[in-house]
Amino acid sequence: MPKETAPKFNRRNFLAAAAVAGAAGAVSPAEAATALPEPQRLPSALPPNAHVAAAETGAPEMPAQENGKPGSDFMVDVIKTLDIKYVPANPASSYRGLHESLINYGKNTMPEFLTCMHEESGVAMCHGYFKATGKPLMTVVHGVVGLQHAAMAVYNAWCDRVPVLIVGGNDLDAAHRAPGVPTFHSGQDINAIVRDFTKWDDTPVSAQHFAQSFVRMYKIATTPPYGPVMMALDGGLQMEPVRDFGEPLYIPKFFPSAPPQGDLAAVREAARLLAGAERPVIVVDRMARTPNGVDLLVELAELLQAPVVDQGNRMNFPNTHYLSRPPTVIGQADVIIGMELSDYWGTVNGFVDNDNNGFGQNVSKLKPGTKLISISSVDLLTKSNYQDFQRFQSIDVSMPGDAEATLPSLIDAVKSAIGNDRKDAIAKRGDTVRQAHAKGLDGIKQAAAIAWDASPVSTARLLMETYAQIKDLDWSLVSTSGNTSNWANRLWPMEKHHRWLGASGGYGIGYGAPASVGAALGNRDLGRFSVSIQSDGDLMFAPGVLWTAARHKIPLLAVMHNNRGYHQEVMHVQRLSNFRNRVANIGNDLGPIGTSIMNPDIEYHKLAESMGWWAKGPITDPADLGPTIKEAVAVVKSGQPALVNVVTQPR
Ligand SMILES: Cc1ncc(C[n+]2csc(CCOP(=O)(O)OP(=O)(O)O)c2C)c(N)n1
Ligand SMILES: [Mg+2]
Repeated sequence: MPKETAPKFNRRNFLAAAAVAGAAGAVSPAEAATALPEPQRLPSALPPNAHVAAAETGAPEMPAQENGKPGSDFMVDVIKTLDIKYVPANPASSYRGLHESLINYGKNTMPEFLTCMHEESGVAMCHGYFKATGKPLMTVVHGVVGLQHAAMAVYNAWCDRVPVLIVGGNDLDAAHRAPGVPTFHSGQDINAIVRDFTKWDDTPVSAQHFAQSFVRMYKIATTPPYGPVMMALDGGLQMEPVRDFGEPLYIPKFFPSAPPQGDLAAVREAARLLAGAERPVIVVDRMARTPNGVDLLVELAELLQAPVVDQGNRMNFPNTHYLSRPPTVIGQADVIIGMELSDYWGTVNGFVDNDNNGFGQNVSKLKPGTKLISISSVDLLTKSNYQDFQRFQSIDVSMPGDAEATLPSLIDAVKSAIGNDRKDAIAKRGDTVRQAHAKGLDGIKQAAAIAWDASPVSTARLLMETYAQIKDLDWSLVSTSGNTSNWANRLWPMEKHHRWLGASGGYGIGYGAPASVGAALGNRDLGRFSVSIQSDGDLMFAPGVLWTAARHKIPLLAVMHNNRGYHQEVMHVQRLSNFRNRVANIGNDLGPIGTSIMNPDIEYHKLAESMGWWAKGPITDPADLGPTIKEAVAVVKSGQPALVNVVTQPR
């Protein structure tokens, strides 16, 4: 880093000087004016020179021009060392210094600013992008109000264990920030808004502090368990010339941390239990952080010939593999290993909603004596307020550590622990699972054929007509919002890590549309074809992200699951009405009052079209589906987003 020349003027020197003057005796502005030395009198008839004319008519000169490099330029130097490709964000004055530096000094490349219409969309785009590419993005939000908008998307990223770098502009200096609106938008500690669901936050007070904290937040966010991180960035620090406090400024180099691994003694104990089990079952949720995780899991499963239940928050295990099985196998297990489960208790217990008291009933799914093993990095990241840690489950062998990073040592330990006397029994177990897998697939296909020709369109048909049009492409299912009975994961062959990116994490609705756009952006750059199943309720939280996709040429095929309602809630209210012996009041709609999105029906195809998308609909006849999706696929292949509005069965 070249040493910066000391600025002639900066905000803090100015403020310090003002404070000294103030301490010497309170002087009113009028007195201060009279106290100034008399300006030299010039003859009034002289024509104004260029300098005087500019001073009288032009825009005021910005101090940065003559006082050295603005702080935010140095911040861009720091950001550029970290290989961050995009900044999806909504603009705001509290970060205008950084904004101006990103697009002018930084030439709007690495990172490139993408215009977002909601802060929640900015965060969710970062969320989806990371899951498609394994690379974090940063977003910038406006003080208190922008961060309040962003908060739910931050919570989703937290629950989904995804790194997002969030910078919040904030005018901290109460004495010198602009009064009125900017002060309404400032906070003493804006990070408090998201502190309960971020891994780390900071408020740098110098340029060097920014450099340390930015590299630190990148490192913390990208060390498993991943998570969002927050930085409040003072408006003044962005604007004032960079100062080095007598020491050369430097940018700390980023080196990734090795992920934490399960304790070796515990790994051996787990291997001993698995190798000796009659019916071991492997359950995974966010196990495969990378494609290598999938390969490792296949190796472990085949070694043990154990069924694998993929809970699906990532693509962990090929659903076409004969060891892929549904959750019903959990009840038969004598040893269960859960890897990166978001809810171990819910995995081994059943919960029935709405019992006689209106509360739930719990039923254990386990056979007596079943041993439980866990590897989870999230055990290293527990906070108190938000309940994403779920119910407490007693575990026999618990390893706080990253599952993917622990798998190589677990595989070695299992190899050593399997005695020759077990090998025949293990192979035989595999044959039984293979038969059950084949039978299960037949059952799924039969269920999918039910109401194949129905109008509105059945969700199984919606998914299979979509698949038929994309199956020969290098497709990536970036999100399925709403509930389509899990047909995609049951019927589409998920054989690569990017085929399925998982759900929102915190189940905060409004993730599907923006996360799909973010993931499609990542997939675009990797040459993959992105498809989403887009529900109506989810889209209407922040539909402006459709414009962002069109504006920035992000190709995405969005096939709508438009069931004209918040169907999840339809069922809750309907079931409770039944339970209370009442007829649900549906008003003039199809579902209980407050749960339908109809009368008027939203013309989603027109909404998308108005924001620059190719769009068609509403499709009610299933026979029209295939030809329309085919057209849409061609549009997406040409580089544009396309939406097909399909009126569907509830789920
Ligand atoms: C931010 C937020 N608000 C409300 C809910 C409650 N909620 C859960 S599912 C759901 C319905 C979503 O509708 P849609 O996306 O159309 O999916 P559908 O249930 O109709 O398949 C709602 C409102 C939520 N999970 N998150
Ligand atoms: Mg819906």
